[in-house]
Amino acid sequence: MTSSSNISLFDPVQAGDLHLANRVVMAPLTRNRSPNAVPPPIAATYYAQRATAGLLISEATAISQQGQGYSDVPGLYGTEQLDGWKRVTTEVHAAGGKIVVQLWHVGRVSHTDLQPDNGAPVAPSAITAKTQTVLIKNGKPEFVDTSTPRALRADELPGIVHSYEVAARNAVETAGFDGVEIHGANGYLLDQFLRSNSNHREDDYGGSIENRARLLLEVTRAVTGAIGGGKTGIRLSPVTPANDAFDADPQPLFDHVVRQLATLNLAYIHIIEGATGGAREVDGSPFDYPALKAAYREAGGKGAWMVNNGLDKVLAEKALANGADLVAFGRPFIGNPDLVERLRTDAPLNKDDKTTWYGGSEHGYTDYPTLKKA
Ligand code: 8OZ
Repeated sequence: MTSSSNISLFDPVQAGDLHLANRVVMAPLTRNRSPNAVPPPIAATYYAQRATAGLLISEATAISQQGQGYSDVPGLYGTEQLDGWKRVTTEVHAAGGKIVVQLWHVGRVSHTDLQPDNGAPVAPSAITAKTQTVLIKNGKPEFVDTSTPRALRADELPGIVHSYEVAARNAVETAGFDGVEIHGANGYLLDQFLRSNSNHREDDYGGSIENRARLLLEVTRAVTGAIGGGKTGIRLSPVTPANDAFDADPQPLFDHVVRQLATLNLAYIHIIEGATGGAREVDGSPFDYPALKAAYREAGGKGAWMVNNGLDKVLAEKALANGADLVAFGRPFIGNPDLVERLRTDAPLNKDDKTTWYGGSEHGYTDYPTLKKA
């Protein structure tokens, strides 16, 4: 993907197999409105309202019950869940949009209440994440500490890789998604394997950078084998402290990861710059994003380069001028279903209401106003 400084947010772009009408992407946004892990009919309305984005990335969606870490987040491992998603993709496509599903395994960021047989969540090592998860109790979100995980045995890892592969195939063949995004960010399972603070393993999946990256790369190879690299993206967050993620030396780690990903013909690489949903610079964790992108391109990576975190129109245009191919907006899409049109016309943005981010009804979900047509 080549870029030049005169590319606009509103120009089309090819990302692998995905032909996108513009470069404005809706970032994945957890909304906790899927009781029993089934996306409700109103989710179809919510996503279809936002279908003018060049690409919609679904909220994080669990690939298995073991991969669940929050109340009322959707899954992709049961018939009703797939049917619920099929409603979403049908309405998005009818509205002219494209949508991929974000494949999620939370690893240790979970609670025994959500796990099969109320067992311990799983992780690379039995180290509790210093973070909280959301349980919905009597309709109200409640933040609770995550449970102490157990370390996965090496012989369990092929099963986890297989769950990603099955979820990816079902996503495309049954639920009608245009592709998938592997959630490799924000301190969840694959990121827990990558990082030195959560991965203390002494087998082939711990220790060296090559070993810590092994599971993420096995998962990505399995997914691309199932649905094709051109329908596969991946999200990474090199220095986010989200969910107690920390690595002592992130630059060589993530440079290695993207060099390896370069061989898989992915549709896109999605990078969260800085702290997820927070500062674009993280104190004590400098990171050279241009070097990361250069490592990917030098290794032959041709996927679209997507950047995210705290962007407005000015920063997004600057990102394109600096060689990004796609820009992802999160919170602005909560309050502005017609964000693309608002950016195009420099219209003011609705403010999103934080109290309705997680859980609840259509209020704060499908009832944000669009611009009045003249
Ligand atoms: C906010 C609340 C719960 C989950 C992420 C999937 O950070 C999430 C998430 C965000 O990637």
